[in-house]
Amino acid sequence: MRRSIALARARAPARPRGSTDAITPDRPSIPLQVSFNSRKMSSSVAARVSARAMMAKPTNKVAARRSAKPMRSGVAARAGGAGTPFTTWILQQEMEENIDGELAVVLSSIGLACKQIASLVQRAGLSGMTGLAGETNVQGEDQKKLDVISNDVFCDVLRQSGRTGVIASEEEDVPVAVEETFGGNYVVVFDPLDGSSNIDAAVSTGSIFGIYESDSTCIPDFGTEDASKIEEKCVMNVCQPGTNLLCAGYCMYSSSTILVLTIGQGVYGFTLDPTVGEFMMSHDKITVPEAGKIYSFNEGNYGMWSEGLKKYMDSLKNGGAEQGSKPYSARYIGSLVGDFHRTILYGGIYGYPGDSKNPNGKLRLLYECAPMSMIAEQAGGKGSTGKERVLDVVPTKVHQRVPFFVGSKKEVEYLESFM
Ligand code: AFP
Repeated sequence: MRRSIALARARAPARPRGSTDAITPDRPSIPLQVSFNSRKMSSSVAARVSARAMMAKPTNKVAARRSAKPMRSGVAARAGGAGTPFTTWILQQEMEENIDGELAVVLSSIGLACKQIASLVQRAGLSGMTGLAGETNVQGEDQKKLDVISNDVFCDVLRQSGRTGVIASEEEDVPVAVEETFGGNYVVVFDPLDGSSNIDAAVSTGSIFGIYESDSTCIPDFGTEDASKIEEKCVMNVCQPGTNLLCAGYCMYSSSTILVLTIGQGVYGFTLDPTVGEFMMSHDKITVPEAGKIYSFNEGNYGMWSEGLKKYMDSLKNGGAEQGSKPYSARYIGSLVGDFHRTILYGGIYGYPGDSKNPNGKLRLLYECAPMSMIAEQAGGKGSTGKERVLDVVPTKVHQRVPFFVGSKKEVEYLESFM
């Protein structure tokens, strides 16, 4: 049955829209403006979010669903390995009841968004899509034209999927309730184009996403609740710990376009075959090497790091845990998706630490660190703030930042020993 949700698509004020109408023609009108902003979170909302954070048990429906996954009798199909088209893989996951039909639709919509963004990124230099959009996002960062357009692409495919209840994006000030949903009501968090400062030099970029089940206590009742209550519920629905993630993934736009994702049962990679326009499985069960002598940090910030972190970095240049052995190699693109992808394939560590200027670092918990940590853990690696498991951190703000270290288990543990 069709259900209408009359909550606004809250957006940053006066943002130029770019010309995406060719891709997504029928953008709806805004029925209700939501003024809630995570930066301006009222003390009562903040208190309730943090009270919920303290009560949050990442063990509820998600854990139950994972541990007691029913197998439909007689279903023998399993993911077909290398060469399997992404759409076929999704259907196989649905047949095996690893995901439900609603989530299958959301995943396939995300696949479509990634293909559209890949195409836009590839042609950016020819189609005038490089450069700044002229606005800043809620975090004060300059938005690139492609940031804005990629955000529209993601928002539109998710809205059109009819299976998404709430979305939260790096490029949106506040979480956005989807006006129309037919079922599923999934919560999707995403950074539509991470590393976009690399775009003008045609260096790798990527999209990152995570999908949560809607918390049943946070579903707004539009018939009886006022706008502020709905806003509050919307934020609470998004502020879930990474342990509740049902699915996490990224798509890298580079020499090839690669979609990597997990539904909590290993990590799979699909490379876009441009000749047929479909993602094909190219990485059947990715595992991160247990250790690896590559570090990926913006070492320009060394002077602002803690003494422990400086000692750690110095030790890598003398062989790390095996002092006196070959020094580590430095590799840093400055694009999380590219740096992370290399790290899980080759082993090593990626880090964006806090420093004296920005104690929580730069990266965002909800749509960067948590999804990447789920992928790392599912591949046998580790994601840490230096002091705790990233997936255990319960967000109190939508755009919250955390120090982030991810990669080979032994490498992340070695770093933790200095923090
Ligand atoms: P942009 O999207 O502004 O390029 O930021 C990219 C990013 O969030 C992440 O992808 C990089 O790992 C990190 O920032 C790089 O930050 P520094 O430029 O400070 O090293």
